This record gives sequence, structure tokens and C-alpha cells, in this order.
Amino acid sequence: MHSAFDLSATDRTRLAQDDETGLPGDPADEVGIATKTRARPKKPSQFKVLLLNDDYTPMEFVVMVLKRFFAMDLEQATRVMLHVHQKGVGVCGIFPYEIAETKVNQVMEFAHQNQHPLQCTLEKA
Ligand code: TYC
Repeated sequence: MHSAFDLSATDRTRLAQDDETGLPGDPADEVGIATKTRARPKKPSQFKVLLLNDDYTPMEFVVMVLKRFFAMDLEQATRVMLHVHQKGVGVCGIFPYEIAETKVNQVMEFAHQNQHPLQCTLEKA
């Protein structure tokens, strides 16, 4: 497993070459190290937000959800709703974890407020 602070072979070579005088405290060393050593954070993993079919939530409500929380127009929202209706599950969008989780919570709260059993969940992309 690599840590976020792992150095590539190229970085190690640069650091080795950077020790210009071999003396400790050489300002040239510190300047080189400060600019060439850096963390390499991994890009945040993505999560699919899934909508599940059920027998009771009205089609119009699902279309409203897709327009409101996933910024779809009527045509896109209708297409995704019908896909979920026919296949049982469909992807509303792919987001970083915190955004995906917020979307799921918003959909679940809105469905519950309107007494619909609509289910929305996350899955690692
Ligand atoms: N199956 C529902 C109906 O016939 C419509 C529906 C579509 C419900 C998508 C949920 O995620 C869903 N009224």
C-alpha cells in the first residue's frame, strides 16, 4: 500500500541530486527540497447514486425528484424514471462520496415527507 507521501523514483533521484555541497544546512538543499517534495493526494473516489423501483411511488413524483435533485430536464428525467421502472434500478448520477450521500438523504427525506416508499442508495463507482 502506498502512502500519500510516497516518492516516485524520479523524486528520489531529484532529492539525491539536490544535495549540492553535501554539507548540512546548505540553503540550496532546503530550497530544492521544499519545491520538489510534495504530497500526492489520491483523487476522491466516486459513488453512483441509485434509484430503486417500487410498485407505489407515482411516476410523476420520480420525475420531479430527478429534476429537483439531479438537475435533469423533463426528457432526461422521464428516460431515467422509465429505465428504473422497467429494469428495477438505475443511476441518477456519479459524485464524490459527500455529495452522493447528501443527494441520497435529500431524496429519502423528500419521499418520506410525501409518504412514498421510494428508495435511493449509494454504490462505489
Ligand atoms: N413503478 C412505479 C409505478 O409504476 C414508478 C417508479 C419508477 C417508482 C421509478 C420508483 O424509482 C422508481 N408507479
